[in-house]
Amino acid sequence: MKYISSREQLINSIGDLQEDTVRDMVQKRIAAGDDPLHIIDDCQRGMRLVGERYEQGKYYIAGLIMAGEIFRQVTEILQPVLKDQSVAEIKGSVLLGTVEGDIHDLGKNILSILLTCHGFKVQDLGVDVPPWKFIEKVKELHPDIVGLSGLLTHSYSKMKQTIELVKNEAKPLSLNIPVIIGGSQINEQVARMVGTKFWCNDAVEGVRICLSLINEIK
Ligand code: B12
Repeated sequence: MKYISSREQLINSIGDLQEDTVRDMVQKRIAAGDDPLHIIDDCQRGMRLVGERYEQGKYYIAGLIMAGEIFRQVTEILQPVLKDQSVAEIKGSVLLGTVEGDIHDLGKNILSILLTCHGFKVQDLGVDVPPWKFIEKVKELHPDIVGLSGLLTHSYSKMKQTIELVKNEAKPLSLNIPVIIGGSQINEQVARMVGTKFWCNDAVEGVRICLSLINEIK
């Protein structure tokens, strides 16, 4: 019961933008041996609270910026703990980026850390990545998987465009490169609309999908 309430407390502290409390709680949970994936999950839920409050007009853009900074600090605390749990074997490669027009990168960065820990070589192109940039890198690197992140509704058209171009480029090279999309607002309908079967809004699930895609490919 106490454990559940400490999780709720972290979610609410993120929602209330209590930077010091969040940092303190995360450090205490790590010291107590808690699973960093549970901590990420709670922080992600806290970020959803921030988003809801922004939508309701309770927070302004400064609230989003503050939440972003708090989550960045949490990532900094968790990164070495996650790296300690890494596997050594290289299983495959992922070309990753946030699509053009979108600068949200906290979720993509968490995914990149988790993929690396699970044996993927990740090439991260950063944020606001135009479709042609993904294609340039697909031609150069021949990645096993392409991962597109996007949190804005208007990101979907760029995802669609990028996926079409990846498919067109991969065909003459006899490559079959699956594209996975992710972000807090992504669902099955969005995936169908942009032209892929692979989607998630949780990095742990994203890693699971990438591992199963690699098993199919290799
Ligand atoms: C923090 C934040 C910001 C920060 C981002 C800081 C940063 N460095 O990323 C800043 C201040 C920059 C920002 C700006 C804006 N934001 Co904002 N933001 C958020 C907020 C509160 C949290 C996002 C977040 O980081 N969550 C935590 C991470 C860990 O979760 P995640 O992104 O979902 O990632 C997880 C999974 O989705 C998955 N994943 C993510 N990417 C990928 C990719 C792949 C391949 C895979 C497999 C998995 C995967 O793994 C992650 C870990 O589990 C969301 C609310 C929300 N519900 O998401 C709004 C939200 C996304 N923002 C919103 C808006 C409107 C904006 C602005 C337009 C505001 C403005 N008026 O300027 C701008 C847009 C700027 C731009 N051009 O991109 C809206 C979008 C609405 C919409 N439907 O389009 C949201 C939903 C808020 C809301 N409810 O209204 N924002």
